[in-house]
Amino acid sequence: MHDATIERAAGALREADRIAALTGAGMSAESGIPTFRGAGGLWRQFRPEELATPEAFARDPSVVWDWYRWRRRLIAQAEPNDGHRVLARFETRFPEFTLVTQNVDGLHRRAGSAAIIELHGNIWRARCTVERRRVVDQAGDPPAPEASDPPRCACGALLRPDVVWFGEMLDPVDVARATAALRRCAVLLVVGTSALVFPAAGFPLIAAEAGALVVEINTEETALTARADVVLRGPAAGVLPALERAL
Ligand code: BV8
Repeated sequence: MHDATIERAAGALREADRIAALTGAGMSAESGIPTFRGAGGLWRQFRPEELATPEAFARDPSVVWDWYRWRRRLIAQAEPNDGHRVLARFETRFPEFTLVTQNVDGLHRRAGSAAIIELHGNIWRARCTVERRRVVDQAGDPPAPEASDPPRCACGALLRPDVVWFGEMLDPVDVARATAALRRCAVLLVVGTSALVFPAAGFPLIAAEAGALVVEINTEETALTARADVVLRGPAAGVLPALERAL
């Protein structure tokens, strides 16, 4: 990664009043949480259709809960990384900073970010499949040893992970808030996403069409790279601190 590209991104951030960031699973990779599509990724061992869909849950809620319980235990042992902490500091450093994440792991919040739009929900929340009431587990507390059967609401109905599965709509309020921030921002940082899952994958183009400078931070080329104005090739926990130092 060349200093010139870091300087170009840092220069744009210095001039900007409104900044947004869109993060994906690569943001948490250096915290030890496998990404979805990378080598050793979550989807490698499993097929999304088998686990992250309402049909999979209807077919066998125990299998789906086992996967989410396994991920919760992994996340409970993980710590936010330096990249998460930089984005948390950016929230107070800039007049307007909006963090939009596809991640459900809650690590941005544990790093100190407060204004977060969690597009795909949060793995630490469950919701009643009948009442739709949300049940928040003690985020960050190692989950209690789990019974093998899927958890149930006080009303007796199954609880489900409070995340957005494939084929499910995102919360329209979240989409509207994210879209508004993308249309207003002068710089959009796109960190650690393969840009393959919609509608989030389309968000950088909304910002670009509204005139934002799109900065991609990723270890690899992605579906977005050709459309990004600045590409900072490297790991989030290395590039984001370098970008902060250059400000
Ligand atoms: C929707 C929550 C309207 C659950 C997730 C057919 C039928 C139905 C829908 C569709 C269809 N065809 C297309 C669709 C739309 C579908 C979609 O986009 N499918 C894709 C696969 C083509 N989208 C949906 O279904 C969405 N809803 O469209 O509703 C609708 C309704 C009905 C019918 C039609 C339309 C809902 C999508 C949300 C799904 N839920 N997660 C859970 O987590 O268990 S998605 C899941 O993927 C995660 O949230 C994840 O964050 C997200 C995106 O993946 P990434 O974050 O980008 O992660 P990935 O591993 O892919 O990439 C990691 C990147 O990091 C890589 O680029 C890597 O290079 C980089 N990296 C690695 N290490 C580092 C790094 N970068 C920096 N530093 C590092 N150290």
